[in-house]
Amino acid sequence: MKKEFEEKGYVTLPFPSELKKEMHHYIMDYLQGLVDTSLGDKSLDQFVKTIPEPVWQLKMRRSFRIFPSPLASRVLDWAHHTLCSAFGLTQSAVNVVLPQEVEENPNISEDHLAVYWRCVRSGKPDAGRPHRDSSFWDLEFSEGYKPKIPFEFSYLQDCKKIWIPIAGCNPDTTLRIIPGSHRMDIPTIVEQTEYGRRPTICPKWLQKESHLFMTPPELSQGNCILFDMNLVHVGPCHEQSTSRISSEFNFIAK
Ligand SMILES: O=C(O)CCC(=O)C(=O)O
Ligand SMILES: [Fe+2]
Repeated sequence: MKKEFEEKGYVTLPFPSELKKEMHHYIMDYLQGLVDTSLGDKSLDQFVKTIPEPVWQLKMRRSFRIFPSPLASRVLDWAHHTLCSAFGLTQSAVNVVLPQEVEENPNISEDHLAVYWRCVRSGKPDAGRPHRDSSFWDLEFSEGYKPKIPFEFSYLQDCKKIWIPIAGCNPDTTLRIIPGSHRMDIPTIVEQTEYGRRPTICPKWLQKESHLFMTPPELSQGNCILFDMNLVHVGPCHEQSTSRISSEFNFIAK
């Protein structure tokens, strides 16, 4: 697994279905709580569109898309047991939430594990722009971010992203990546968006190289993906397909 990861910048691997079921359950309870009605016979896509836009804008901010700590701890346990032996590592951690997230969401505290979920609706601008996660670390560190990790680590060497498909994941909705891009020389920029400053890949480069994006077929079959902080990736926005639910977190281990 280690060699494949180093060469391609990612590997896919099975994720326990029981744990995924519980994560799905938690998310559906949260979404149904936003409108105080149950899914009934609606599809996920129909249902999420019954959530009024102002409620979505407020209650689907990242600070609210966080699993309860006991569930997040089990996800971390799984990652620790599965990945530490495969990569020859001994200690692991995930980030805790950011201080501004604690301010926004009164139900979380500063030690809450940052295992996030997201829902990207069809026909809505819920997904971001192509990026490398390392650019977010660069930006956050330049703004004084101090991650609360119980050991020294290098985010390029010791951190990997885990992205888990949960519902509605098919080749149109699922994460896209550029295999091998962790080793490419790629110009990045920082854009001002309504959510603050966000790093992205230089549009000129993207225009030329967009044919390199692909989605590993295993992601539509339920496997999760572990990828390098320098791997270029994007969550697709689309008009045609269904809404998609997934989870993601930074797995830090050395
Ligand atoms: O799921 C998405 O739309 C984007 C996810 C992402 O950028 C990440 O997990 O780092
Ligand atoms: Fe990302």
